[in-house]
Amino acid sequence: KKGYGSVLWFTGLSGSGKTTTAQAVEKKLRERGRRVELLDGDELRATVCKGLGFSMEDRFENVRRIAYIANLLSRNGVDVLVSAISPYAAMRESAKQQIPSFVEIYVKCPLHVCEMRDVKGLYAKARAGEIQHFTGISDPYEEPVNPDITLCTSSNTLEQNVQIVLAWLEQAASV
Ligand code: GGZ
Repeated sequence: KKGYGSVLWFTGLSGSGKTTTAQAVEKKLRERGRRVELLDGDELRATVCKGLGFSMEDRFENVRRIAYIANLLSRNGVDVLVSAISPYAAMRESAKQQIPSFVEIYVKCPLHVCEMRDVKGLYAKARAGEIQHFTGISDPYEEPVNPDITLCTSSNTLEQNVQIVLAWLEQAASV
């Protein structure tokens, strides 16, 4: 939509590479002179989403707040990169309805690869039952059925995925 910044919504499992990819795209957009903000679910949970847990209700509330902020920024011409598991199709659909420039990006990575990476040791804790409601282990992740972009992080390099996103944005701007 004219005057709006793009909202690039990265959804995927914990450890799939959402934040890493979003940060790399953010850097490229900034280099092109765009005004950019990255909204990271994990970080917002320390501030505006403080107190929210991982029940279905709290995840919906978390994503609702993120979508609200993303829309405020977007309508002021800022490109927004959202990195949040956002595991339910309905929450992503609701964000999409609210945000005119919503782009759904599925950061796809097999669970066993995310689990093998286990950057923060959370999968091990989830398997041991020390964390309940862990996405992919003891809580659902509903795969996007028709995302605008799918990025495979186990088979593509970071640089390839960044190029896919930038190429998609260029094509979208020219139609
Ligand atoms: C999923 C959890 C959980 C549970 C803590 N389930 O990979 P991370 O560590 O850095 O990012 C994950 C983050 C998920 O927050 P989101 O705001 O993205 O989730 S949602 O969109 O579903 O609201 C993970 C960590 O928090 N984490 N416990 N039980 N991820």
